[in-house]
Amino acid sequence: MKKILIGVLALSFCSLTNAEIRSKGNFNYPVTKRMTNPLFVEFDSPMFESDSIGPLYTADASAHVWEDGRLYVYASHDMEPAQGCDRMDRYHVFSTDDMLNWTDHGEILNASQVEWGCPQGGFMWAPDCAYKNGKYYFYFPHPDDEAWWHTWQTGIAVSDYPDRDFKVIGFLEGAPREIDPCVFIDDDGQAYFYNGGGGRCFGGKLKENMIELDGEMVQMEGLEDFHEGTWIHKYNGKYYLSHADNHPGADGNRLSYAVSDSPLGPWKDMGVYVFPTGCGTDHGSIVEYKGQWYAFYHNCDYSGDWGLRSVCVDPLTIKEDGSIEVVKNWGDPYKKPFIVNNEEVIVEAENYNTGGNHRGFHKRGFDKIANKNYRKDNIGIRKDKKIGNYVESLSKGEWMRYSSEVKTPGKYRLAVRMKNGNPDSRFHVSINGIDQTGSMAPDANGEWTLVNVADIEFQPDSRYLDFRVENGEMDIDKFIISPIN
Ligand code: FUB
Repeated sequence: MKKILIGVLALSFCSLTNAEIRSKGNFNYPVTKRMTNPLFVEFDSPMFESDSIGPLYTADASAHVWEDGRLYVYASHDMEPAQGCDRMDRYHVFSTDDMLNWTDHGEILNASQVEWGCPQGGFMWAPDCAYKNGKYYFYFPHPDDEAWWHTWQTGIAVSDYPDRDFKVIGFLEGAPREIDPCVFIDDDGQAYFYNGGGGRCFGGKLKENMIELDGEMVQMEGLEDFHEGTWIHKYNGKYYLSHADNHPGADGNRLSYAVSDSPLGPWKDMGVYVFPTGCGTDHGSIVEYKGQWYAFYHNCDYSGDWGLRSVCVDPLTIKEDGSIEVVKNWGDPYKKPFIVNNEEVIVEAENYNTGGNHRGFHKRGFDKIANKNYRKDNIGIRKDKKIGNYVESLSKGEWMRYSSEVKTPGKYRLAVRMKNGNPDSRFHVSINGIDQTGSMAPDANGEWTLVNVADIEFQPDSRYLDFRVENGEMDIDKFIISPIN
C-alpha cells in the first residue's frame, strides 16, 4: 500500500510545474535571511515524507559567482530524519551579494523528476553547476538502479536561469559510475569534468555543448589520500584540486588540496586546509568573491547527527607562495588561549571559545536560567557554591572548544573534573579536530570526580582542544593539563 501511495505521489509530483513544487507546503520562495554559520538552518524544510517542517540541512556546497554578480551555492539537502545519506533529495539553490544575507531560491530538482533514477528515490548527492553560452548546466550524481552503491550516473539538468526551471535532459554518457561531479571552465573556455569517490578521482574534457565528454576520462595522478568531493579552482595560473581525505572515525574527513600546471594533473599534494569538523564526511568548494577567497565546507554541529549536515563558509587565505592556510573555523579564546609550557595549566570549562563561525561551544537550545553574570554569550553555565562556575548537562552531540598556544611541545596528562550519573555516557577529546583519546566512559557515581583522561601530545601547531560528548550527559568543571616528567 505504502509503495502504491509513494508511486502515486511521485507521479503527481512529476506533473507539477517547478513553480508549483517550489510553493508546495506553503513554502514561498525566494526568502532572504541574515545568517552566519552554520548556514541555511534558519530556512524551513519539509521533513522526509511528512508535512512537518524542520531546519533546512545542507551539505556539499558548490559555490559559483555568476554573471549577475551574486554568489550562488548549489548544495545537497539532507532530509530529516536522516537514514545515512539515503534520503537526500530536493536540491535547493542559495545566493548572496554580501555573504551575510542569504536567499533561499527554493527547490530546483527532486528525485521524482529523474525518469531513469533508482526506484527508491532519494540519493541526490553532491551536485555542481556550470554556466556556458547563456545556459546553466546542473550536474548531479544519482543511481539508476536499486543497487545504488555501484550504479551512479551523472544526471544533467539545464535551465536559462541559475535558480529555477531546471529540466533533466539525461546523464553524461561514458562518465565513470562515480559520485561528486565537478565542472571547471578554464580561461580559454574549455570545460573539464571530474568525478570520483571511494579513493579514485577521474577527469576529462567536456565538449562545447557541455553535455558530452570529449574523449575518455582518466584517473588523476599524484593525489594523496583522495576520498571524494573534487573541486577545482585556478589561482595565479596554477590549478588547485581540493578534496576530502580518508581521515576516519567520528571526527571525520579533512579537506586537502593539490596543485598542478594543468587542469588534468599530474597533481602535487599540498596538505590539509580544513581540519575535521566532527561530522564523518566533508566536502568543500573554494571561490573568490569581491576580492576575498572563501572556503565552503560542512559540519553537523547544529543537528549533532552526521546525516543532518550544514554548509559553513569561512574566509580562506592563499599565501604569496600559493599555499593555502588552514581555515580558522574554531572561534577565538574567551579571554586568552591556554598556554602549554611545561607546567600545570587549568582550563575552566566555562571559558569555551567565543564566536567563530563554527562556534566555540555548541549546546542545542538556549538555556534561560543559566548564570548570566558570567559572560554575555553564556550557554549552559551554572554556579555552585563549592565548585564555582561549571558547564551543566553537556549532552550527546554537544561539545566545547578551547584555543591553545603551545610553547613547550610534548606529552601532557589530561584530567577532567566532571560529574556524571549515567553509565552509558561517553566522550572523547580531540586536538585540531583529531581524536586523541578514543571513546571514554567516565565514572558514573553522580559526584564531582577528577577523571584521568589520557596522555596527550601537544605539537607546536596544536591550535585547539575539543571536548565532545558522544552519549549521555555530564557536568564539566575544569580541565587540568600537567607535564609528564
Ligand atoms: O552528501 C552525500 C555524499 O557525502 C557526497 O556525495 C560526498 O561528497 C559526501 O559529502
